[in-house]
Order: sequence, then structure tokens, then C-alpha cells
Amino acid sequence: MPDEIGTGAVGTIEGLLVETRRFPPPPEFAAQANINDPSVYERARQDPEGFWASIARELEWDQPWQTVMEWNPPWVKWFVGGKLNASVNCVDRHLKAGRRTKAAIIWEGEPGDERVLTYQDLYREVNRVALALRRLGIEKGDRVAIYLPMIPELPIAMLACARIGAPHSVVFGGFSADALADRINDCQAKLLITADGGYRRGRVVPLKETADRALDRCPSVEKVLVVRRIGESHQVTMQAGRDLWWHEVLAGIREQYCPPESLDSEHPLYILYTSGTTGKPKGQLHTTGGYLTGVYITSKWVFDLKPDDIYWCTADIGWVTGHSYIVYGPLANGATVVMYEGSPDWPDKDRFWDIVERRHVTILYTSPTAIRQFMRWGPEYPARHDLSSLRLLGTVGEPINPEAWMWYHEHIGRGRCPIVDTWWQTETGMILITPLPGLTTTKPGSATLPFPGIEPDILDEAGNSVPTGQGGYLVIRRPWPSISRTLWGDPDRYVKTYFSKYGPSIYVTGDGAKRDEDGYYWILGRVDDVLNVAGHRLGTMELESALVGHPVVAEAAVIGVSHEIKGQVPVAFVSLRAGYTPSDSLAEELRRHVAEVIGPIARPERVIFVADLPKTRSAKIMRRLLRDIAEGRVLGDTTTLTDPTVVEEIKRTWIAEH
Ligand code: 6R9
Repeated sequence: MPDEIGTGAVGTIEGLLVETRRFPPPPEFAAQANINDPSVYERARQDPEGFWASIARELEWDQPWQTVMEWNPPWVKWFVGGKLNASVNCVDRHLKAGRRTKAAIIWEGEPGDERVLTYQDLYREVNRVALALRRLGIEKGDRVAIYLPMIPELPIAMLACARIGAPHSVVFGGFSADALADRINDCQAKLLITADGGYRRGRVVPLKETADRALDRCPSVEKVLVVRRIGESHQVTMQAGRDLWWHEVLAGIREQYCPPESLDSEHPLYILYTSGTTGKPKGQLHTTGGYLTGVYITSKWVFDLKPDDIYWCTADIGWVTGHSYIVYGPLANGATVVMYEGSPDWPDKDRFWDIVERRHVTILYTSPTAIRQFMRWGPEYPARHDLSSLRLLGTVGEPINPEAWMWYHEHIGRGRCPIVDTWWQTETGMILITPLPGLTTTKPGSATLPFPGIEPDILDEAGNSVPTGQGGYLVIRRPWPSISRTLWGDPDRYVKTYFSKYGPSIYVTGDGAKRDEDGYYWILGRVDDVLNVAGHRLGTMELESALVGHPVVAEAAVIGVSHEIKGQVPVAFVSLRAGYTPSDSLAEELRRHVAEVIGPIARPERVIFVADLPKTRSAKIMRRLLRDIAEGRVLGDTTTLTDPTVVEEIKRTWIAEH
């Protein structure tokens, strides 16, 4: 979630960590992989537009496009003149292809209830909800806000919106009333779809009550559709004339079929807000044809989706990972997806492994934050379960520290499964830097190579490509089909944020990266997370990986704190694995360890032991808040944190030690 990128800092980010382990694709995996011909890279390089067009042709179009790509930097359009519908591609198409009785969604609620929807079931529900939306006055182009827990009605509602051409804006169910109201008001949604509640760690999350508080200041919302997830035990207030029960509205729908809108390739599919570290959230606008092409092919090639796979992405649909890799990508491939409502430690810390075992999950996609949490809980939880159904593992969301990668490989993949470390952003819509599991030799901690057709580069301040091994700004030099087209209602901010540092044809990601001698990419973290020690710009990522590489450390966050002489010095916040206790000698040992692994300039000035680190609900460590604490500032926005008490705790520790 990039924010405006500072242009003041000069220098380069130094990549110092060296990783020598290599994991070539297992031969049996490579032999059966959807993509195992390396010439695909060259083919895409020689004719990127032809490459993307050949992929787009695998989708179902009502009308073919005239122009593959129209580029007036920074503005781009894909498959111009083509018409299609995303819900037809994710649902109707599979009925014709013999997948009527195949499970589309295997859903598990936190309390243990379950629902399985075949493609036929999904088709029926999407059509009926689309008809209901039309009956409620929603027309093509109207925005629909969705604030739901992880229940089947969430993907159903999204696909129903797509069917009638009403862009949806999904707001993560953990967001506050203020965050919800800001998003609804920014996109001027006409309808809100919510639920009486959802389950999280055995408790009810009162979504309707939160929505009611938000709606007090959302004049654009005319109607609210309420799904009954909890029922009798959790009463909600229904406002007459505004609020309607989902099941009651659907009971009144007699027809079975809602003709899909035939939409321009560039018709808006959805708006999804990225909460930056400053300023108001940015409404990333994704459109139809290009987005679907990108998520379709990355799902097929990166996750190697096969007809018999049981694919589970553990993200919440409220984030882009859920949009692209629970809903649109896998369903466009006719895959079976697992969807889980609740927390990984409910009723116990082996819930994920229990789901993998019972559902015979073959492909698992999760985040480094989750993996580090599992490491901390200990290998005994996965060890209780038969995980032999797994054949491929993926991660996304943050740089994965090599030690977390190795743990995932050993304790979850049991040494057998390739790991795909996928780098991408809400803005990019699809995975851009990633291994292809049948082709790429992986190195723990590297997202490896650009996906075919993607042209990244790493630049210094002046815009020159940096030499091998040196860090710089990660950019993308040519458009790809699923790039966010603009920020809703704020095109100037779009240009300023992504297309001003190096001119309008170069997309600036906001991440730092380096390339090694094999051309592999190593993401060094957000450029605003770098520190500058005596003129050396260091990515926080490498210091953190060095710390996580020490056997006592569960998680680490490193920040730069002002220092009279050196400019900045690294300060490390560290949480320990179960069974270890903080001590001065341990702090000293960790400082020495970092100096040994990376070099003396990286030695943390201080190591502060904490119970937990502040993380956003999209599983990213919020280093900005740690900097605020360390430099004695008033804490910035904390509404996106998983657990706001964590920062208060750290603040107390910090003050006590000063
Ligand atoms: C998909 C998603 C985007 C930011 C991105 C980067 C970080 C994501 C990563 C990764 C290193 C990976 N990020 N995947 N860093 N390796 N494999 O997370 O989107 O929420 O918009 O965040 O996440 O910093 O710029 P989003």
C-alpha cells in the first residue's frame, strides 16, 4: 500500500544479506506443471501485447476487442472495444464446460458449520442476488458497498454486482465505523450489503451495529441489505424503509436468471481502498477485461491450478489478495476454493492444519506474518496433522524472511512442496514477481523473477538502472493488463503517487529492491521503511531477517532512530519464541548476531523485547508507529491495527526504559 513517495532521500538502499540455499522444482512437479516451457518468457518479451492477447482469448468475450492496448502515459486501456462479463467468466462458463456439480466454494464457519456450493449453486445464487439488486434500484455504474464477514454471501454479492455492472467496494469486516463511512462516502455507494455479525475467536463481531454508526453520516446510502449470519442470539435493529433482510428480499425473487450486462472491457469492476500511512484512503479502480486476464493466468500458472485441486487462500476477501486469489482468479479457472471465516487459533492453534487435513487442501496461500506466528506457536501444531495432500505453498503480503521460508518449507511443505513467494500490490491487481513452480529454482527470501510480460527495473534517484547487488527503487516499465486505472475521484493523486518520480511511463511501486547475479529480485520493503546509518541506506527487511534467523527470535521490526553522529541508528523491536525470556545478555547477543550476519554498520543500537508487534489487519508490520513511539511523537492513525493495545504496551516498555 504505497503512499506518496518522498523524493528527498538520496543514496541507495544497500543489500547486504547473502542467501545461498537453492531449491529447483521437484522433477515430478515440473513434469505435470501447467507451465513448464521456459520459452514463455522470451515469447512474452518479444511481443508482450500478443502474449497478453493470447491469454485474454482464453476468456469468454461477447465481442472481440479491436486494440489490445492503448497507452497514453500514464493512462492505459486494454482490449479496447471488447465486451464481456466477469460473472459469466467466473460462473456461467463452467456450467457449459461440465463443472455443474463441481464444488466452487467449500466454506467453513469458525464455529464449525459448513456449506459447499457447486458451480450450479453459485450460478443460482449469483443470478438471484443480481435480480434482487436490480429490484432495489441498482443500475449499471452504481456503486455497492459490501461489509461482510467471510461467508459465501460475500463472493456471491461481488459476482452479482459484476453481473449487472455495478462496481463493488468491499470494506474489510474488521474496520471501524469511521473507516467504513469514509469509504462509502468517497465512492458514494447507493447500497450497503452487511450482516448481523460474524464470528472471530468465538465472539460475535457486531457488523450491523458498526454499520449503523457509519450510516449516520452516509447520505448516499438508500438501502441496506442484511445477511443473517448469527440469527436469534444476536438481535439487530432494522431501520424501517432503509434496512431489508437478504433472505426476505430473495424469497420474493421468482425468476432464476438475470441476463448479464455485456460490459466494455474498461468498465469498472470494483473499487478497493488502500489505507496508506498518511492521508485519506486511496480508491484503487480496477476494470473488467484486463483485470480478469491478469488474475486468470497468474492463478493458472503461479498456483498451477488443476481440475482436482483444493485451493485455499487464507486472506480475507476484504483485501486485494482475496479479491484476486479467492474470488476472480480461481473462479475464472473453475477451481474449488476453500473459504474460512475465522481465526487461525480457534478453537486451538492448529485450526489451519486441521482444515488442510480434513479438506485435503492441495495448494495453500498465506502470509509471512501468519507463518511467523505459526513458528512462534511451535511445530507441534502442524505436526499433529496429516498434511500430505499439500503440493504447493505460496506467500504474499510482506518480504518473507529466509528463516520463515525454511520453516514453511520444512514444517508445512515437509520438504516436498515448491514455495511461490509472490510480490504484488493492490495497485497491480495481479502477481507481478514470482516463481513459476514448474520452472523456477527458488531461493529463500526472493520473489525471484518477473511474470512473463512484466518488465520491472530497479532505479537510483537519477533514474539509472542500478548495478547487480545494489538496492534502489522498484519500478515497472510497461503497462500490464490489471494495473489500477486511477484513484476513484482523484486522478491527480494517482499521477502524483505512481507516475511522477520518473515521468508518466514508469510505474513507481514504492518498494525498494535489489537484483542478484541471476537476475532474481529481492524485495527490501517499502522505501519509506529504509534507514540511513552514517550514509548507508539499509532496508529494514535485511536486519529483520538477520534477527529472525536467530533461533530465539519469533518476529522483529527494525526502525531508524535519529542519532547525532550517525544520522540514524537501527533500533530493533523483537518478540521471542515460546520458552525464551528477555535479558540484557540476550539483547547483547542479538546485536552481535546482526553485526556478524550483515556487518558492523547494521548493529542495532538497542534491542527492545516486546510481546507482540503492531500489525495492520492486512498482516503488515506498522513500523511507522514504532518510529512515532521512539521519537516521542503523538501516535498516527491506529484504526487499521489488528490489536491497538499492542502499541500502548510497547509505548509503556519504551518509556520505562528511557
Ligand atoms: C498483495 C498485497 C502491497 C505491498 C507491497 C510490498 C508488500 C506484498 C510481497 C511484498 C515482499 C512479497 N508485499 N507481497 N513484499 N515480498 N511477496 O499485499 O497488496 O496490501 O496493496 O500491499 O506489500 O511492500 O508494496 P497490498
